[in-house]
Amino acid sequence: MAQKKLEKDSAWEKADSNGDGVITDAELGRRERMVLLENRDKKEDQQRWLVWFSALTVTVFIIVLMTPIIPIDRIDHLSGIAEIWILSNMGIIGSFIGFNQLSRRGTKGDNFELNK
Ligand SMILES: [Ca+2]
Repeated sequence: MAQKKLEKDSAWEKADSNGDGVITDAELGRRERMVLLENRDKKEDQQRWLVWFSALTVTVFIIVLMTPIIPIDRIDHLSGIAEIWILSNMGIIGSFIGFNQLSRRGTKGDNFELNK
């Protein structure tokens, strides 16, 4: 079987970590692992932003409701929305903390096989 070649400027050229022009199975595996770790890092960053956004908007919402900016008679109309808004955001924060604890157990056994 003929030797396979990468096309010019292939995305897989980055996998050749030692620069010898040969991409071994170990280098491919390492590259795949790096991409997975980068994706996980991005996902965790997004989740952290979402939780911060939820926490801050709920806090600002409560503070605004307590100030005289909103008249008392309006608060009656807003109470339904406020309950759902606050409970759903607390749900986001609570589930983030819960799933974070669960995933921490899952990643405990992660071992980096970089010496291959
Ligand atoms: Ca190589």
